[in-house]
Amino acid sequence: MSRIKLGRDLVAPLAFAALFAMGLLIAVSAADSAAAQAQTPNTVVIKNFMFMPMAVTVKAGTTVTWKNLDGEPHTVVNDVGLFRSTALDQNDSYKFKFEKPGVYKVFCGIHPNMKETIIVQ
Ligand SMILES: [Cu+2]
Repeated sequence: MSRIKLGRDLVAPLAFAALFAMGLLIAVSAADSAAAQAQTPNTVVIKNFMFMPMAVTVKAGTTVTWKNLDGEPHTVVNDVGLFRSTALDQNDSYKFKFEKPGVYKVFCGIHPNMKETIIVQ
């Protein structure tokens, strides 16, 4: 009998702790996504024959997304051949995950004067 009573006494605080932890997780992830949306640090827009922003700093393991807003096709090419997109038409996007820290030079294969730098920390 005393075991059952002990069990009940333990379950309630544990359940409460679990709910509290879940609530915290939800609150933290909501704050994270709000910050990500405000800054969009891993998104590059291609507009008016420019990469914007021209320099992006991300943490290792981040996937960077490029989106072409121009009516003209552009490509996303790394100068040492780590990645190369196909021609992106208007509103097409391309993603690449940066696994290792370093400084990555990016240019457009069609308009090589379009350049940017991705810094991976
Ligand atoms: Cu281009």
